[in-house]
Amino acid sequence: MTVLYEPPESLTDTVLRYCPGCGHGIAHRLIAEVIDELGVRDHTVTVASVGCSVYAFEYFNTDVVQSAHGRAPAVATGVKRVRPDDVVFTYQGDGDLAAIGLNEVLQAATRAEKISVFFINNAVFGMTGGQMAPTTLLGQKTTTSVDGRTLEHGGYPFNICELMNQIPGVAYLARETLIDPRSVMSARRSIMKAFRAQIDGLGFSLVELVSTCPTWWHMKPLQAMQHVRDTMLIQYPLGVFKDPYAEG
Ligand SMILES: Cc1ncc(C[n+]2csc(CCOP(=O)(O)OP(=O)(O)O)c2C)c(N)n1
Ligand code: SF4
Repeated sequence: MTVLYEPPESLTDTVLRYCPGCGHGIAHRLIAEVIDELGVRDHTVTVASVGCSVYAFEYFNTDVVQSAHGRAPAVATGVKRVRPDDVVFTYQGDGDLAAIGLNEVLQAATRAEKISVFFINNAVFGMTGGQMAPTTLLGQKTTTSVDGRTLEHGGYPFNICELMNQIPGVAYLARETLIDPRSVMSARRSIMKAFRAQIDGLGFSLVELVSTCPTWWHMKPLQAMQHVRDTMLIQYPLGVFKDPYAEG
């Protein structure tokens, strides 16, 4: 019998608890596939954060450390420094990374820590009920900006990649999305290069994945994907900001 499809070894058999149409499941799958392809599962450490992906320790079939809210890059730094041959990555939502954990991720990047960060930007705090995040779009309705985010009340949305691009310790940096097969394959390539940059000892790597939260956007899954294309990607344009493996 020819095997056409198998789940990645780097994911467990646990059924994901994410809502239908949520990008977290796609992101998990891609990261796990890349770990399998690199053949590093037996010495990979996942640093899970707090948010809807809080159960990542049940999903990734790697060693996993659960960190406090926003502190994943600091925990990953510690793990990587004591086990430099391990592949260490954090998995963080935008509330986790761009709000409470902003300082942690900036300092880790500035120190050129050889870790990889996967940053899931769905423009809300998903797990706690859809509150406004730093990444919430102007005009976007959330449970803490019921009439839509305004400049006067919430300020501007925060673009993490553009900020990270200023930091010399960042070796690989890209913003991708997960809304169609082409973008999923592109995201996979960036995740691969982020891990390679770490394995090659080049420094810190970060891939932002512009994602969906159909539940707190109050949209159906397909509508949420279209919303990413029409609205999120205007504020968060896709692109590779730093790529040590770029040709030419
Ligand atoms: C120190 C601390 N503050 C606040 C919380 C509550 N909290 C848990 S998850 C979360 C939001 C996570 O949102 P995000 O990082 O955007 O991830 P998502 O749920 O959208 O995937 C918050 C505020 C906490 N657990 N610890
Ligand atoms: S609340 Fe949003 S981020 Fe959380 S699992 Fe559901 S769709 Fe995904």
